[in-house]
Amino acid sequence: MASAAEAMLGLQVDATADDPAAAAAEKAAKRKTAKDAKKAAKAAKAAAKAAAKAAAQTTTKKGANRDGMETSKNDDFGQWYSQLVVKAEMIEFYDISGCYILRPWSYAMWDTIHDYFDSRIKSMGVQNAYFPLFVTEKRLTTEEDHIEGFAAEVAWVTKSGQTELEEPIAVRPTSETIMYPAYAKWIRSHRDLPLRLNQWSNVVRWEFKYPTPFIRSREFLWQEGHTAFATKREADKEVLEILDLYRSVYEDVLAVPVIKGMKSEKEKFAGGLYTTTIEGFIPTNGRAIQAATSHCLGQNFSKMFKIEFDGGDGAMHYAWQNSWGLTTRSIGVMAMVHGDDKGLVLPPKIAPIQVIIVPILKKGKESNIIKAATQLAKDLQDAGIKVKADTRDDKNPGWKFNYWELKGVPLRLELGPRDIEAGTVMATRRIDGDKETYTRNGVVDAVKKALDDIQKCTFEKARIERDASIKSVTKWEDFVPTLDQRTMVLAPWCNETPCEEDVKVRSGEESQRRQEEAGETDIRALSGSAKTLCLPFREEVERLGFKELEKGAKCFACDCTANALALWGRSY
Ligand code: 87F
Repeated sequence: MASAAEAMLGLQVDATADDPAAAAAEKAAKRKTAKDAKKAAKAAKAAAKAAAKAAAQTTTKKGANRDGMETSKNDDFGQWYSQLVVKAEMIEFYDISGCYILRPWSYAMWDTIHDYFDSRIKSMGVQNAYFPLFVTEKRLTTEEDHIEGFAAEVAWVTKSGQTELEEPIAVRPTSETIMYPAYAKWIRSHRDLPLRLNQWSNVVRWEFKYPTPFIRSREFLWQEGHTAFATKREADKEVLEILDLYRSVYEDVLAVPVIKGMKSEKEKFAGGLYTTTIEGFIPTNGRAIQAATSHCLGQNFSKMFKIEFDGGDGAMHYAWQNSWGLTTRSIGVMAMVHGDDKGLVLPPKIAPIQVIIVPILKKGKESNIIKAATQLAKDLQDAGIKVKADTRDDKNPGWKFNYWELKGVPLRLELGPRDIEAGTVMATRRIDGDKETYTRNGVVDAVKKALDDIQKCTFEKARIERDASIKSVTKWEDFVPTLDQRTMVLAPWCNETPCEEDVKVRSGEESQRRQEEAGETDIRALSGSAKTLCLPFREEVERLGFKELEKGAKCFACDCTANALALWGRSY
């Protein structure tokens, strides 16, 4: 089956091939004189030659078209995503499972996320620092609760050259145990508080679940914030400020809607007091995904690591701590949510190139057109727009259109001899293919306005689709059938861990039974057990248009009294 990009390119080639021939034939039919007939014959010959040349091009391009997407997002989402990240030049595969090369196209996105988040936490008073990659076993296991569930994922260095190390050292999976002994040294008095540090780094978690670029990799990039306060009140406040900043990274930069809430006891970070989260959703496969977490650690770690301060009241107190993290997973979520059958679709705020200029070259006028395209790029760049003029002379405009569509560039400007004459520029939006003609004089303002609008449209489109994927359920019988419609489920819940464990088992079994009954061939498509994604904050429930928990409501799963509304889903 031809991919959309292939069909697209085929169409463009066919159009140039068919048009001159058809036009020539039509003209020939209208010409009556012998002279005209001679002209017509010549024109027809030229047209035939052009058609042959175009056909030859089609063949070479068909081959080259393997550059384009070959799988539709709805047909095979996993295959589509693997193709997408490679063909859009975000990822190169590597010969260690779960490890990927981030190419400039995706690293530029991480840079943007870094800059956005970094400048904002700095203005909140957070400072950056860097702690070592390695940690001794003794340190790593200081806080046992914390490491318990994760021990199997820790990677160890056991040798240098051929010599066994006296003591194996772990590669950091997270840095609590690396940072907090230093915090214990630095924090003595209430005057040393708050201590608010952040580090940008890589971490390694040797997971055995199926790896997916950006979404689940064994090494990933993140920021981890680790802060200490004198009071719980200050810690609580920061947890929510950071959570809202995470929301802003996703919604305002990546145009991905998220839901804020509290993790259940089972799903929270075991070493902490409570975990807040933002949850994203991939409508195509109906899977939710944890987008970022902001934890209040309470005094658990400060007690373990003896982070104590003189309160000035004659007594020593344990510090109140938080930790919070955002990873390169965010890039994968964005790609999954917005991408389409032609490739990546980038919201302008994350796009490494926001505007691509494609000059439409005409024989004899090349240098003029290139000059005009370069000047246009300069004007836009001077206005702070990330722009590039694709002046490559070995690729035709059709090829360039497909290439930049695959890479997700939000806005394309075409500039040909007729535009230059007319003082216009033709614009095409990646998100919906909408076209508009700008005047050359007003192009800077028009592009700015278009980029703003595209950013909004991209978010709105994703939000509408996400909102349509949340269903409310009040009884068990409706739970799995509703999830099977690729939804998240909001349900009154007892908020008890045994009940959540029970839902996990029962939903897994029921999913499998339903699949077998339906003769579902692609087991992965709708398989899997459900868990709580979060207990959405009250404002979120309201914002999503659902009623708050009713008095006397029963738990959808165990019929005990419900004391929370929980958002459930199959998840990554
Ligand atoms: C894997 C191996 C060892 C997650 C792990 O969320 C330890 C861990 O502690 C581990 N996987 N975690 C939880 C990380 C908690 C916390 N750390 C700081 C964050 C944000 C940043």
